[in-house]
Amino acid sequence: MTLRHDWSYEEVARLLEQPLMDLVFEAQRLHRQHFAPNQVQTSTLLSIKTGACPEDCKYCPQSGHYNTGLDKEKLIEVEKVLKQASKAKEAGATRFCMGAAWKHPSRKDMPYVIEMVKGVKAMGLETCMTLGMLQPEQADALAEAGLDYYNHNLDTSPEYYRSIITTRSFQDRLDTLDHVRKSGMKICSGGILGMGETQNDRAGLLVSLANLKPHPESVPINQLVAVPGTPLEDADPIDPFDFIRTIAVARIMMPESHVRLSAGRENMSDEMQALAFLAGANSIFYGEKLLTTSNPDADADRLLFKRLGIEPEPLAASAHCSKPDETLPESAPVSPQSPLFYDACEAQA
Ligand code: SAM
Ligand code: DTB
Ligand code: SF4
Repeated sequence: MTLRHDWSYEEVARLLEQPLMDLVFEAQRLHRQHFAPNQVQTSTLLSIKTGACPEDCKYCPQSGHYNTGLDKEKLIEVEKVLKQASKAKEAGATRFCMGAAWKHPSRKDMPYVIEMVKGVKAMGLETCMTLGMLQPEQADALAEAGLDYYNHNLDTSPEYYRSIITTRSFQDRLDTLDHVRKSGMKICSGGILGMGETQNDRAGLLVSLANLKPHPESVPINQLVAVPGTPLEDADPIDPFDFIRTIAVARIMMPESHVRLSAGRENMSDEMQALAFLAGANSIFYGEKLLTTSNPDADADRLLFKRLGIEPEPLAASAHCSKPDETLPESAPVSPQSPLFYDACEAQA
């Protein structure tokens, strides 16, 4: 299957307007060509440096520009990080994502961050970090240390960006993504819905992500967690069906990427989450906390997976699935008897 990188706003805006059932059906059809239909990747997040961030992102409880009553914390010790990573592994996560409320990492912080990457990697977990902007040599150093993914979200359309963040530009974000790509790390980049953006802005976000070549391997779609004290605390929530539409269109535009149902799951019913998985979401943040806000309990997610017949995606499968076989049938079999039901990647091999 040829992946496209030439999407226009108009065609994506038109896609977003399609009947929901058509979109979800097409998204699921494509999903089954590339992924095991009942597997969801699980990542656990940890804030390694909290609050007092110099950036003014209007959605963020960690920005130093707003008073959200958050307990600030300096860069935490490597040992603490490794302890949390070990707990996440025991609970069944396969990727550990470390986030820092920085504009960019400083020279003095880099050695500690590198130690964290090496330690987490040595535990057999996939590693991910989100530390703000990177210089090319910082990206190279992280890649060298064993960092698998770098998360750096575009957040919204280029047109709406200035209404949400004024302390950096959309181009700054693209520049960091370019450095990450050139360093050889995988890209995790997505956005936030429910910030007062229009459907055209959602199209603009998806176009900006899908026109990156190659596509980001991981695409987190966050629903705004409206935190009191942030300028977006009273933002009108997104229509849940428009949220699902956006997930489905992300799946259709980036069929080989993991699409993550990210922040905001606490405000979603089990049925809404099931619909998001049907629309092609196949990754979640797993564990009671995101960075500073809460996430569903691991127990609740295990129960949800069980009720839906979903299994956590094993590490080997995610690595193997990154190069899908072009000989897979148009519509993959769905019966539980099918080998695809258990391991689509085995079927592709
Ligand atoms: N400071 C770094 C940066 O901005 O790239 C890394 C940490 S930052 C908290 C990572 C991402 O979290 C943001 O890009 C944004 O997409 C997401 N995020 C932050 N606050 C959020 C909120 N209230 N609701 C949903 N997503 C949020
Ligand atoms: C992403 O797209 N969402 C995560 C992660 N990448 C770093 C962060 C969500 C943060 C939600 C607000 C908080 O907990 O502070
Ligand atoms: Fe800082 Fe990241 Fe929050 Fe923006 S999103 S204020 S850069 S921590």
